Amino acid sequence: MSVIELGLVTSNSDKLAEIASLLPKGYEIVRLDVGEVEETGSTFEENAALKAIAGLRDCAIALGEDSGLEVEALGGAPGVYSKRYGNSDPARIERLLGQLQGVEPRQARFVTVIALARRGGVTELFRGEVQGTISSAPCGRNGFGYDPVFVPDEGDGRSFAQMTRQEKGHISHRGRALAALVQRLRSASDLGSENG
Ligand code: ITT
Repeated sequence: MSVIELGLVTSNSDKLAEIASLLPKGYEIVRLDVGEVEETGSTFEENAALKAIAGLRDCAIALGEDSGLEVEALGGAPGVYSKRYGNSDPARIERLLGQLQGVEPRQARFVTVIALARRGGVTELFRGEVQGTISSAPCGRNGFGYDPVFVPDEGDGRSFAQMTRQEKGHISHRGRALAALVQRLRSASDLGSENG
């Protein structure tokens, strides 16, 4: 069986590893290094597209992924600024918990948008979301980013950081966006063989 290689523009090795572990047989993810892509968009869609299109420099087909956490009580913040909310994962979590001190309810959602760009073609977008709540203290050591304080509604009370990669991916924003992308790739005879 031949393997279809998908190039993803990212500097985030956790994202890459999650996607690699969730792709079905027959697909492989590789990192496309096109240098820093400035995230000037105001939506996940815009930023994902910017990253994917930057990848067309090296590949006929390229993927970009933008994701983040939207907290209802904070009017959707940090949103597209999730990465820029602090200098490290612990600093970002500390800032978030500080802002939510004494705040109820603590509903939030993770969003991922994957963009699929093709030379000379339109850029397609695939969105995945997962609803949950922000806990009052971090819990768990798996995953990355805000995982220790995000408890998905569809789970059993554990945070994403207390789940295995497969458990998280089964219900996560990234898993869902990826499933939509894979469905598109499978239904398309116009994709998959023109890369390189
Ligand atoms: P790129 O190079 O792909 O842009 P990045 O880390 O800058 O990597 P984003 O701009 O998409 O990625 O920012 C996503 C941030 O949102 C990420 O750094 C985390 O803080 C947070 N985040 C996204 N997905 C997450 C997840 O599954 N679990 C926890 N935090 C997540």
